Amino acid sequence: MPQVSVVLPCLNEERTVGACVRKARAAFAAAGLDGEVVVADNGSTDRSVAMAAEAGARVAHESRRGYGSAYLKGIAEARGQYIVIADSDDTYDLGEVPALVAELRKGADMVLGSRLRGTIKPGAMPWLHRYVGNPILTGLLNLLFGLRASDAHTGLRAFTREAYDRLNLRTTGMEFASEMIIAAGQAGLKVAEVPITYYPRAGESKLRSFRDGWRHLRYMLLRSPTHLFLLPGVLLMVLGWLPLIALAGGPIVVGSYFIDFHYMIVGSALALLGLQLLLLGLSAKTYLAARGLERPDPWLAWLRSRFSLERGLLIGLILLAAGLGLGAKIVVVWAEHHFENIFELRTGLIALTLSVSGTQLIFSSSFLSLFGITTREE
Ligand SMILES: Nc1nc2c(ncn2[C@@H]2O[C@H](COP(=O)(O)OP(=O)(O)OP(=O)(O)O)[C@@H](O)[C@H]2O)c(=O)[nH]1
Ligand SMILES: [Mg+2]
Repeated sequence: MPQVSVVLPCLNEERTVGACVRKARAAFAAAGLDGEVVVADNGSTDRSVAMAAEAGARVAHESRRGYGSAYLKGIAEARGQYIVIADSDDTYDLGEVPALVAELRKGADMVLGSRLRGTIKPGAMPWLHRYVGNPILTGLLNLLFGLRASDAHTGLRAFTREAYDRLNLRTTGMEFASEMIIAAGQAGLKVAEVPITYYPRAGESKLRSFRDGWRHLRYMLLRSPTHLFLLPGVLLMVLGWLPLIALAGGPIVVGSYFIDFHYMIVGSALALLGLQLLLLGLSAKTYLAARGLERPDPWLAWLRSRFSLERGLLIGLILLAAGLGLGAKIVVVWAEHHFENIFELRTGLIALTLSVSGTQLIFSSSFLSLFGITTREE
């Protein structure tokens, strides 16, 4: 069994893949490592496969398209205890492989080669990626997942086989690169960084800035329901209930400014929208947890231990009853005025918001409890 496997995804890189394989093998020899090179191809139409094999690589063939698919196959076929991944466009210096392996030997579970902390040769990274795309996506990844990567989109990385098997990766496109780092953070892996040098590529880029940037962004947001749903939901509920409560008794006059029920109408809409987001967020978190894609969350665990369908239904029914009660009060006032024109908009808005919120809670609790149903097969 080799100690180190270098896995290179390759889509039509006939000009460079052979050189990459040779450089990796030269690095093994120089550092006295027992290594293999696996080239992961899924549909190259040029001479890449032949070039890779000729240079001494084992070629793994995957039928499904995509950068992630190629890696899933290539890494599955790698046999080394340490796995290093890099591009096959000769933009990473494969002579740096032993430096990454050394970090793994020192105890890291994963090592990221950082171009932004290292050297980027002129013409290697377009301005848009260097100063806009990469910093924004890396910053957002760190913010959403509590990480401290300096170059989340680096293609030169290393990890131990054992660490990789714990990550359970599954995305098929370019977002594989983000998924790997997010999963490493959630699994609590020890991630180290080493500065590396990035060179200009030969041959045509496979990266489509906006399509692939959006794939990364979309993936990060979907994996982070707290930021996508829960925080905006809570904010909207607060913004909504504030005017509903403050203006319940009558308008507020600030100097010459008259704050009246119009704000309650907006408030009602915001409060309902906020609750909707909150409930969607809880469902999203529960779904991710059920698929093993959510970092253990003590707050959610607490909520789950308290939640039962009956409790959710009870709270929903209380809110619904409160709303209907207020509605009934309006009817009484109306009857007292012999069913003539009355102005009960303030109470009406509160009644409406409460009863719709209650109804939403009743149905959402039922939906959430679906996740808790266990069947005989499970
Ligand atoms: N097998 C396979 N390899 C792919 C696929 N897409 C990209 N690659 C390879 O993945 C590596 C990264 O793709 P690049 O086009 O270099 O993307 P990048 O490095 O982010 O962008 P550049 O800076 O333009 O090189 C290269 O070695 C590609 O050949 C794919 O669908 N299948
Ligand atoms: Mg590249």
